[in-house]
Amino acid sequence: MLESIPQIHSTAFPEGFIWGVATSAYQIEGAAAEDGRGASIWDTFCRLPGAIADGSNGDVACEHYRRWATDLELIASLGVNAYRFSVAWPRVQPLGEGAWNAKGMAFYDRLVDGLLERGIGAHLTLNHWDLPQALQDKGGWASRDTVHRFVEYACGVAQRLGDRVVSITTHNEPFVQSILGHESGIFAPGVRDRGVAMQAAHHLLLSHGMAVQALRTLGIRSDLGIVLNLAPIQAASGAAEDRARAHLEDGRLVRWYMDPLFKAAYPEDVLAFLGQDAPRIEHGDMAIVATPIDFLGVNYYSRAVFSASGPQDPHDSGAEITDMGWEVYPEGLTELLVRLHRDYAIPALYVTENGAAFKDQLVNGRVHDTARMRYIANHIAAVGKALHQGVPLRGFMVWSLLDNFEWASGYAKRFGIVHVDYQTQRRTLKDSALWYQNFLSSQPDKSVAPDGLRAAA
Ligand code: IFM
Repeated sequence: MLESIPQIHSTAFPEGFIWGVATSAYQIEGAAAEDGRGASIWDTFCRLPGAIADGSNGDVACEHYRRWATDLELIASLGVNAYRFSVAWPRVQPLGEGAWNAKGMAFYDRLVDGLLERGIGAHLTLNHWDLPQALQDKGGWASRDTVHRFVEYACGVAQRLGDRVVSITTHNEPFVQSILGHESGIFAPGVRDRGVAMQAAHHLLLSHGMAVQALRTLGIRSDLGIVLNLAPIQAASGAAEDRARAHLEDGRLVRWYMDPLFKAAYPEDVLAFLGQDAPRIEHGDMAIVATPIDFLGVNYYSRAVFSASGPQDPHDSGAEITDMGWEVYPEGLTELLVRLHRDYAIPALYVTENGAAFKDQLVNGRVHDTARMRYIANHIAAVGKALHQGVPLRGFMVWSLLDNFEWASGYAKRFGIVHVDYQTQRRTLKDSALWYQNFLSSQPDKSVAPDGLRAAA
């Protein structure tokens, strides 16, 4: 099957292009009750009967909190120049306000230093969904007070680590946190109320803008940005009803976040659709949300096709489908990136997540994950096409370094390019990791400046 993996010309990517792998704290760290870590909304949510497909949780996960040093060796062995990870807010500030946990902060200090020692740029995310439970008890993201707590947290982390990280992302996927967490309720905190969801979405965006302003005031030199999960939303047919539904869904997924961030306004059509469920916005909020940023991170997995009655089943498309039930559609990544560049003044873009879950078999120390290898190669090729159409792309990061806790799906869905045996915690590079390693060895200079703040010129 190797012949079906596209050959990617190394000239497609400029010197200094950032190549990475990505993870998040709750999905890999484990050590949920160690060294003074507080509880997060995911610790609570996982205990709700039926919330997680296999009844699991992140208590142990990949034991990365203990195994971080050997995991860094693994990352370095791939030849990447970037590692995207998140700080667990309840590990460094257990109650989400007030006292800091020195042991928790020391962990990320060691991690960042360890990355620098290995010539790997650190890309830090402040909020990858694990809000301290103590703040949820006071209203969580639906409460405006959480905005101020987040700014305080962002400043504390940046003052400790900001001298050594290439980039700081405020939030990962505010759509997922607000809509899956507060409207459909299939993710933590499990609320089912559209009005609450939209208020949470507004507060996430507001806290992003306020945090960026605060970090700039502190003189933090890292690039500052936000990461959105985006997809092309296509109409199932040319019928007016199908096109109208696709446009609304694009509004809810893409424009609801992109417009305020880059145009300081929510889309009128979505506000009209929301009616009473539209968020309360205070005077001056929109200008804060639109505070200039250095980059936008895009997490891309698939497209969505809508008819007037709802989403189309991707199985009907005849295309390859991943273990998550998502259609494999690499051309959508080029389409999306070109559209974002056309419609918004974005200074720089990263693909901060791309990858796929497939059913893997570990046999005699090998995982022949050809489908994942082909998926990643085709999406890198799609990034190359966008780059050549003038999109200011700075980097690409594979989701994920390791198999890990895939939220409501538990451990059954494996996104890693490195296999994790959860009985022994043994890590095995899958064929996709070997392919990425080989591909990266052909890329031009990937060196990182000694202070880690930017790729060396
Ligand atoms: O595992 C998640 C990640 O935490 C956020 N983006 C999508 C991934 C795959 O579902």
